[in-house]
Amino acid sequence: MSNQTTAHTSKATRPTWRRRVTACTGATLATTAALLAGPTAPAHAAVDGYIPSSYGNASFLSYGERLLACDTKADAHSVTARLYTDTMQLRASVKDVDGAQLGCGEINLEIAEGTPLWLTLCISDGLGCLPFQRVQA
Ligand SMILES: [Ca+2]
Ligand SMILES: [Ca+2]
Repeated sequence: MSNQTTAHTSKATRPTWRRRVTACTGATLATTAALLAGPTAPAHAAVDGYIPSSYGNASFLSYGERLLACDTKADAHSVTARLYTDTMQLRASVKDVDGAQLGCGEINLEIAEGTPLWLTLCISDGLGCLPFQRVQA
């Protein structure tokens, strides 16, 4: 009887022990991944931008550095999305050339990751531009 009891106890504990080993390995891998991602994370802290308005909107997508201008109102005004540098130099500009018809104006830029920029949306015919929004490539 005592031998059987020992055998049962042994069988019962083995799976628990294996599970613990698996859990430890998983934790080690997660820690390693966090350490690898850690030092590079700040450089990739990209910030997308979106400026809506009743005339259309401007978007900056940090993934691939895409700048978009979408005209959403069939009127006499066109919309242009613009990107400026920190020194207020125009970095890129794109207009939705077909107005409110389906499709937006889009350009694919090549900007170094981590570069801070300012996004704005400008409405044609003297309506001016909306307040700048902070984005980061
Ligand atoms: Ca329009
Ligand atoms: Ca359009």
